[in-house]
Amino acid sequence: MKNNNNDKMDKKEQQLQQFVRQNEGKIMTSNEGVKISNDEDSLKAGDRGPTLIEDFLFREKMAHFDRERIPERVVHARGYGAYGEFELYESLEELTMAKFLNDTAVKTPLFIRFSQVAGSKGVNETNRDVRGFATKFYTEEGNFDLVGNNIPVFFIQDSIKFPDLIHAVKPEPNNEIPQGQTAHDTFWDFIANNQESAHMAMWIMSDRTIPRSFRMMQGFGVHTFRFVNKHGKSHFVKFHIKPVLGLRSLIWDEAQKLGGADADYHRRDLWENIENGNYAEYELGIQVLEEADEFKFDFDILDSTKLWPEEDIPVRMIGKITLNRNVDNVFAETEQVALHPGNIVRGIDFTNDPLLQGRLFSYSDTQLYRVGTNHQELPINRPVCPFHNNQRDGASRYIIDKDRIAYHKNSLADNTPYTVPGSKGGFVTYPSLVDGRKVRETAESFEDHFSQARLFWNSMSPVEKDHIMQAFSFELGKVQNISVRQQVVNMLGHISTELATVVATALGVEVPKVPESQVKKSSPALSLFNTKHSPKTLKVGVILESGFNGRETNYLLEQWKKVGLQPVIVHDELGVVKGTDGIELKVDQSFLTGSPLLYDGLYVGVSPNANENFLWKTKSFLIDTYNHFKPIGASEAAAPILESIGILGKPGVLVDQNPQTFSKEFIDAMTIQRFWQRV
Ligand code: HDE
Repeated sequence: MKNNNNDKMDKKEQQLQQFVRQNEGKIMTSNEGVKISNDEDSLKAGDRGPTLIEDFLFREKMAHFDRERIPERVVHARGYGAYGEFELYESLEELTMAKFLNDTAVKTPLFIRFSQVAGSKGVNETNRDVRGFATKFYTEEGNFDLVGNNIPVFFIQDSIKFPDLIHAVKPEPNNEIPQGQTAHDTFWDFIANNQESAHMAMWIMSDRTIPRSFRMMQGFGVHTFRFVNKHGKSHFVKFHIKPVLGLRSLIWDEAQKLGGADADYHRRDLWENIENGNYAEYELGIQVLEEADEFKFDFDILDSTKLWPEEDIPVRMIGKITLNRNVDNVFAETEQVALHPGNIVRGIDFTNDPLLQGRLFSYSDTQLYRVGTNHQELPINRPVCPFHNNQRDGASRYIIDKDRIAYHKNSLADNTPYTVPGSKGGFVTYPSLVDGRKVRETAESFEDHFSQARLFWNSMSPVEKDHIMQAFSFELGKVQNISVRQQVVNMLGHISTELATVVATALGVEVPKVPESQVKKSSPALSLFNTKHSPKTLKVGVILESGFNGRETNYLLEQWKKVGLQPVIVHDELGVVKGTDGIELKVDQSFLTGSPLLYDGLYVGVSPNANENFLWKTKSFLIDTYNHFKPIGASEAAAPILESIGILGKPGVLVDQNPQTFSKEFIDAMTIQRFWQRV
């Protein structure tokens, strides 16, 4: 929601307002300010003659249009963002001197861009893919970017392999197929031949990569960072972001079909909810480790293919993130935002994680190419604190530096802009000890690729395991090369014989005879089933025929809205649908414009006497909802329809015999969301 009151705007919003332009109601001019009298006809020699090159208005308009696009991001091309704020619960002074983590009175403005890794800018939003979760905190001491994903580990250990990974996952270069998917030969060939990916492969084949909403997904900083306090003491830290609504995912059949029903499913969900005041909320958490404990684990804390089990190192919640404002212009803000894990502030520092180290080069480099030399000056990117230095010029320089002196050290400007020591707020790198010979090698402590993959497998519920097995069978089933299929299945054999056997059988390849990991431990925090769920903002499709029970339906709708459910009225035509008791409801979607895929549950207020087409459509909506394990509610009159398709009395299928109890039971069913017992 937009603020019009300047006093209520946070610092970032106030800053952005200086650049916002409103064109409605204004005279049209060229970029040079010349008023335009005709924007429909180019200047021609005679009304049927050729266009004249003299037409400076045509030339300006067309040349600008010709350059409207900038290169899409080489990865994470499709994304969507929103503004918000971070509020700290309690001072973390004992851990870090970062001011935004010390002072609970400070609300820090922020911008988050969610994204998909593999697809290009126009890819379907429900494809199976890792989601980026990248936050720019506009702190009083400069920008801090937490450029994370919705999965806590990564494919590779050393960033030098990143171009290879991305070449393998992107569409195959000879035919540019498939778009934004991992279900193809080159991707799985990479995985099989770079077995450090085993752990990540398990995560991406889980339901984590088909989230229900950006508002219902976790974020992770992935790497180990450092916090440094004012006494110079350092701790290792991992960042977590947890959604207040709990974690929810789509199921595969739904995700695939949703690509057709609404290719903008995730951005629409975020944009609409923020517009409606249902702000997206998360908690920021940290796992903290004493420096002295660096070597206490059976994995290397610098290895980004490993997580820190939350049961061993608990996540401490340190503050709340709320996304409460949509952008004004997606290009100016979301497309031009330049996120970079190297953007850190005093009190936060890097570790030697070889994946992080390479990212520190790649992001600023890619922004210089993609957005330009002066990208940090753009409204979305500039910090909210003052910034001064001797960097000058470059393409599209915006700021006018009026000083004569642009060098350090100087005497003519009294040696300003001046530097400040660490004790006065200057950034000082944590003096960690580095020693060793220059080598191109991987540390031995990075060599165990299967223990945590097994830990993940052990932590899954039976339904999640089943989904993982199906996902591997689907993806590898799309792989044409039999040897690649076999190689991946062999790799899975090291993780779990059960998993490898099921997948091998589905693919018609050999069950590998390799020793499986002996890890018995599990981490309940990794299962999607172990988070608290809320019914808030879930959508209920409500199919109503003319003459529906007005009073009863109104009562149900009110009860549901009270807990935050969002009813969507569905009828065979748009307009209004009339019920008994003089009640009329606005139709939100027709059978044609709506889809059972778009609702988290379905209620039918339809009697078997409805016309044939209406009944047929109702049944097809019911069948899809049922097959996707989602809650179904029905008026008493509709019970025979449920019976006719064989779903009456099945788990999560409820009939309204008493509106008071039914409305509550339906809310509980919506909170549960999926009734896996149906199969
Ligand atoms: Fe990225 N990544 N990445 N990545 N990444 C980019 O930067 C890169 C990695 C992530 O919404 C690029 O601005 C390398 C891990 C997000 O604008 C590029 C390596 C994690 C985004 C790049 C990684 C991420 C990017 C492309 C291996 C999770 C989108 C465009 C070391 C912690 C940010 C751009 C946005 C984007 C490089 C691995 C997350 C090319 C070299 C690990 C969320 O710079």
